Amino acid sequence: MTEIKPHGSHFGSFDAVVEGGRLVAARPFGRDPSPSTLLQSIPDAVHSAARIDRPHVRAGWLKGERRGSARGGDAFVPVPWDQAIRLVAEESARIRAEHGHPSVLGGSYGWSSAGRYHHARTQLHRFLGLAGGFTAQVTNYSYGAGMTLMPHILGTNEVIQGPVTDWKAIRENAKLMLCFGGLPLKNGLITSGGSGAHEYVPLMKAAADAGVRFVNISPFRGDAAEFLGAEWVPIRPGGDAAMILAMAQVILEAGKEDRDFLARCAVGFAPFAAYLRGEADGVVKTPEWAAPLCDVPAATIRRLALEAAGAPTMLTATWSIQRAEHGEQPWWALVALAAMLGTIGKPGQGVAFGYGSMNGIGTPRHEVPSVGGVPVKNPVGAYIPVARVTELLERPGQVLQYNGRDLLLPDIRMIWWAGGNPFHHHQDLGRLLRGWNRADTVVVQEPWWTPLARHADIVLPATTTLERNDIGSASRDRFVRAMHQAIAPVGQARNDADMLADIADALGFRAAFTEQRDEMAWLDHLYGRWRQACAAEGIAVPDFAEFWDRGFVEIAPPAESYTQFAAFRADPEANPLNTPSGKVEIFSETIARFGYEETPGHPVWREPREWLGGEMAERFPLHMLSFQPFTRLHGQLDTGRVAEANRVQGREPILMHPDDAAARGLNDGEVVRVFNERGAIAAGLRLTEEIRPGVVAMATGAWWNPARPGATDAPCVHGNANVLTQDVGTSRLGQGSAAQSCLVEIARWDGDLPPVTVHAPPEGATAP
Ligand SMILES: Nc1nc2c(c(=O)[nH]1)N[C@H]1C(S)=C(S)[C@@H](COP(=O)(O)OP(=O)(O)OC[C@H]3O[C@@H](n4cnc5c(=O)[nH]c(N)nc54)[C@H](O)[C@@H]3O)O[C@H]1N2
Ligand SMILES: Nc1nc2c(c(=O)[nH]1)N[C@H]1C(S)=C(S)[C@@H](COP(=O)(O)OP(=O)(O)OC[C@H]3O[C@@H](n4cnc5c(=O)[nH]c(N)nc54)[C@H](O)[C@@H]3O)O[C@H]1N2
Ligand SMILES: [Mo]
Repeated sequence: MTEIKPHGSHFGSFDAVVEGGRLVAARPFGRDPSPSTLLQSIPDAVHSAARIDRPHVRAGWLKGERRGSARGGDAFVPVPWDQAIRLVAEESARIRAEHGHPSVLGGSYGWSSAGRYHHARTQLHRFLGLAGGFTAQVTNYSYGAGMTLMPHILGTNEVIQGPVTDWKAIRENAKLMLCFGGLPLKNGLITSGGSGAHEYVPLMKAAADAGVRFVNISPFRGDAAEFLGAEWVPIRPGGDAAMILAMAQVILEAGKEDRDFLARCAVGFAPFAAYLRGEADGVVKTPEWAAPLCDVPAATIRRLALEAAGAPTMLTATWSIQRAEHGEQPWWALVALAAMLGTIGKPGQGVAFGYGSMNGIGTPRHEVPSVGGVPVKNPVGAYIPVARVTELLERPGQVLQYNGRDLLLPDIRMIWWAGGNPFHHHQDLGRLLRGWNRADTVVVQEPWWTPLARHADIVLPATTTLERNDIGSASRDRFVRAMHQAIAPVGQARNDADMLADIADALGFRAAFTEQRDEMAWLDHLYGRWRQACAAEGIAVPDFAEFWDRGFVEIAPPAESYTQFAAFRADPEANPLNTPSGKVEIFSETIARFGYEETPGHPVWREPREWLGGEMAERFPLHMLSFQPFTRLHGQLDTGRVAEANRVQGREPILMHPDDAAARGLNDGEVVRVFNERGAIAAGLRLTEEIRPGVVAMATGAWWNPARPGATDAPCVHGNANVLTQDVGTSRLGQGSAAQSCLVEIARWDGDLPPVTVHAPPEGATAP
């Protein structure tokens, strides 16, 4: 018998097709104009051999090993649920009593899955908050540098997260769109929280058809879809700030800056102009100055600057550009350039980030909130900017500078993770594991034996969304989706909320955690709160029973297009920005006062340490970009058919220009060794003229498979880029991930090529 259930995921909404208790297909939601290919991998992942069957404990931990144990190489021992619950509760109580609440790292960064009630990180935060608190993680890997910067200079992060000027406004008003990092279609496959419709493809097409001219300024031609007909400017990675500053200098020299806008709506133009003129350092920031830095011809830089000054122009950059050393600078420079052009707040023009970074950025939508879970306040004040996790583990008791503050780093004894994968998301994985091993105890809730679960002490098997009821909802999507349970839990997997409720019970606070609601009562409650919030915005939505029965709610798109900062531009006194001056801060007194040499009060060029323009390129002459995968969401769905079909001899592919391959005697389709001072990985070579010479690119998310489990220095035989990426903050201002600043060398893989073993359960583990 075939059953069909409405469901949702980060990859899109779908109808779950169930036969004989198994998910056999995820059929795209009928209202999705351009469904994601990733849906094909969902049944594979749900029934994957890598599912965790039952609770497991690391053998060494059971024998009493704590701080300093080597994780990842030990066998696991299956244990019954009641024993696992007791072990976690007792260890949690011991560590809190002996070392205090800040010794628990519970930031638990990660995407979890769609579905707002069972959202793993929200559930864990709620639990840990009630248990006494935890050391938290703030900002994100996506745009951590940008989101620390933007409140200082534009007073909002909406310029990154949305609502940004929508595609309708761009289509109707802009003639030119300069895209640093391009508009990669692959990134629109997903929306955090569960998208109902992927509208970005038709929206972008309509803009191109309406005559908007696109320029893809990126090392990778593939960052612009064919249908955009984009001009390709193959910039050197990390060179964007130099190019943008030079464009600003061209505008200044030509006297084309919008003096009225600068006077009414911005502060700090004078010191920035002095910098462009080279008044302090004797270097005029001309296109001729920038050309050898960004490797874009001076004539191209000059032409694009003058074109932008001569036609209605939208400026954008992907989030990736700021995920690099000094990643704050190109974004700040782009805002300064838009201010000089005077386009901020003009219909369909100005500047915004991320049109090419995720589905929903720029999609017309009424501003109603999304359905949310119920967090609890964390009683502990300790936190780190998320991407500084290894430093936190490495140097307890020391200070970390961040955004004008000195953060004292606690001594972490317990690490607890649900819904994220630091052995996917963090940089320099060998170094992370050395820091990680300083913890007494690591607790992980996961559906799969990911590299995170393999480096835990106590592993608690979680259900996937298909095994429970939930509500899919995203702040950038017009649809709210009912997610009906489609199959019974796989093996002994349990819902995160239920295992945490049992641990809370052992610790004496079950009722506070559950508020005495079961799953359906929570869904009814969360939906009810959302329905009220919609009503406050004048939008009527059906009641819970009707929604659940129908499977979705659609909020119709607004009739009017949206341009961000329009009200501010029209009357900056009446509608000030949330900055100290109320205006766009081309110079920020606040940032200048922090006294960080690398981030003075206005945008500047600062040379990255690791890039093709520097000395390190003599030893490692290839710049490796690690971008988002079109075959997965980060590490999720790595066990699915879409990721499998893309591998080369079972290894994650790396893109390289044929000239670079010829210089090394390498051939398309062979397995290569990609290496630098931090480590080595195997990858499958794929040659393409779409990437500029000197740059190689590989997607993140291949599960980390060290040739020797537990070793911090063994090569990864599967192709995890984060073995090689460097772990430094973007600057002391943003302390974001700088994953994109990474040099490598590539050679043929000599000798034995060990098999990929990471998709099977580890030693000692039972299979479902
Ligand atoms: N080199 C490099 N590194 C990067 C990036 C890059 O560009 N380059 N990008 C960075 C960015 S932008 C991001 S956002 C991060 C993403 O990093 P993460 O968000 O940590 O990556 P995911 O693989 O999505 O991890 C989510 C985990 O949650 C688990 N999970 C899913 N559903 C559930 C559930 O219901 N319960 C429980 N308990 N677990 C669940 C999944 O199995 C998965 O292991 O990576 C960052 N890392
Ligand atoms: N399919 C899929 N989509 C995703 C995700 C996923 O895992 N899978 N992850 C989602 C998440 S969490 C996030 S945060 C977003 C991230 O969105 P982004 O950060 O925008 O995505 P990336 O793919 O890392 O980078 C986009 C492009 O930037 C270019 N680029 C890299 N470095 C430079 C540089 O220095 N200069 C210039 N000019 N270009 C450069 C690369 O060629 C790359 O293809 O993607 C989201 N979308
Ligand atoms: Mo992200």
